[in-house]
Amino acid sequence: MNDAELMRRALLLAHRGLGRVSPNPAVGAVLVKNGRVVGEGFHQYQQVKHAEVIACEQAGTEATGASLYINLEPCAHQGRTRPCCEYLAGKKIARVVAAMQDPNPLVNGRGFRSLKEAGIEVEVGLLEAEAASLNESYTKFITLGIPFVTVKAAMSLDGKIASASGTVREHFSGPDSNTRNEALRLQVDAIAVGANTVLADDPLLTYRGKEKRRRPLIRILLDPHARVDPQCRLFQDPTPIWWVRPRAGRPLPAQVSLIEPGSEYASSWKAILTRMTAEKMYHLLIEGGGETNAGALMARIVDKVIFICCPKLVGGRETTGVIGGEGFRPPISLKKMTVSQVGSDFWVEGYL
Ligand code: AOF
Ligand code: ZN
Repeated sequence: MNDAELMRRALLLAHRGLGRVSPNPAVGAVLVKNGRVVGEGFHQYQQVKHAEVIACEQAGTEATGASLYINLEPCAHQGRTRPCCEYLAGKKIARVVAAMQDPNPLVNGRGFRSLKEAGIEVEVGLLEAEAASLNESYTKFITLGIPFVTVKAAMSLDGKIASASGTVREHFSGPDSNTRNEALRLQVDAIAVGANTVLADDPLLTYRGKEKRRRPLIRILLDPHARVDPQCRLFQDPTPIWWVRPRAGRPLPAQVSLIEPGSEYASSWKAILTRMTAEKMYHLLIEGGGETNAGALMARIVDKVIFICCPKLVGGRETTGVIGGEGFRPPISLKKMTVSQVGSDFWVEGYL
């Protein structure tokens, strides 16, 4: 295997930590000696150990003189573990190939410097774009202390999320998109919807994928006018709900905690993000509908949009679209657009 293939393997290992790594970065490590993989590992928050340590432990004495392929700069600080750089030097690793620098202000280049000082050969930047995208929520959170926010919506090719009659929500996306949806839900800490979506769809909003999560997916309901009834399906699942609504007179179901909405929509989002920060949750997924998406964009909290364009045309002058509200003047410009085909749907993604 060449360098790029080995880094790809490290990235693949890192992926296996998703759902169990938040609020830490997803990190995978591969140790190679004489062209043979002698150890590998990935980080999971609960298990404390960093990826490179797991790989070295697996390699045993073979670690001496080996090359390490890792998607993030080895740490140089004392956290829950001792610095990995020190550990790697102790194991007499010969070479470290890293995809990107660790944006954590406690590391941020100090890891590479410390490795070089120990006489270890260091190469940085292989598959950097892939590595940066894998840990984009970690990067924002560790540098700004604010969760990364993604708006995701499935729509007809003409941007509608409801049937032409106006009220009935449609599920335009195909089965392959639904599998990828679960993968996305695995990566995030919380999922938010507006009252209209709950009234129209009665969704559960739970994570139903095969991989285990470390913490439950928090379900957030924006309901500033207290229109949602606790009889709906959302409340039939015991995983936590943050209900953004005015204080209720009657007792709330056990899994529900209340967030009082602000006088403006923007301040409800602020309250949600502040609470997420306090609980070290670094990725919020907003799943609409049109007014909720518009509100989040107006509040300028959104980092990324994922629009799933499905092979349907709905039409209708009044049909609910994917973004409601008053509209944006000037229009919001998106950057770094990508598109991928998933079954018959097209996932179009871009950054604010
Ligand atoms: C690495 N390898 O596998 C990981 C790293 O106190 P902790 O252990 O939870 O450390 C968290 C910080 O350590 C995290 O913000 C990041 O800078 C680094 N994570 N570093 O060399 C790893 N998970
Ligand atoms: Zn470390």
